[in-house]
Amino acid sequence: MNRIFIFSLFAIIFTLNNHAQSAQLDIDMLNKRSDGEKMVYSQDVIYINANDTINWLPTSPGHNVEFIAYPSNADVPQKPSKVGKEFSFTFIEPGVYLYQCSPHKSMGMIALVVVNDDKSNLDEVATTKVFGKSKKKLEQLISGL
Ligand SMILES: [Cu+2]
Repeated sequence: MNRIFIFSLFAIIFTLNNHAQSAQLDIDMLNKRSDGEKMVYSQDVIYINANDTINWLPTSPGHNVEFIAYPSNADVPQKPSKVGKEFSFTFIEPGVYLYQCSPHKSMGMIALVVVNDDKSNLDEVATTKVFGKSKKKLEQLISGL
């Protein structure tokens, strides 16, 4: 075995190992975002891999996470998370997930999670009932995918 072969082997093992590891991602729940948007999550759309975990942080008080559309076989919490508390969820099933902040659902406080770039349930997401300002925002988020 020459050195290049051994180096390549290590590079491959490192890459495979990296792929096997799931990520922990943070999303802030905010009264105001740096772009001026109010009552908003720090990321409107996030692309992740299956088995990644998102931690929603109560950076501003008064917000939560309530899943309102998701892949049919996804095991999401059926109740909204506690307002003002950190909340975590590990995404197993590929697809698009739509969630809202219960107290600000009519103020456009919604966001999407796309797992494994799978948009097969996008029609269901697009026809999910949202309220007030969230209607236009949902259209914008979907058209930007
Ligand atoms: Cu909120």
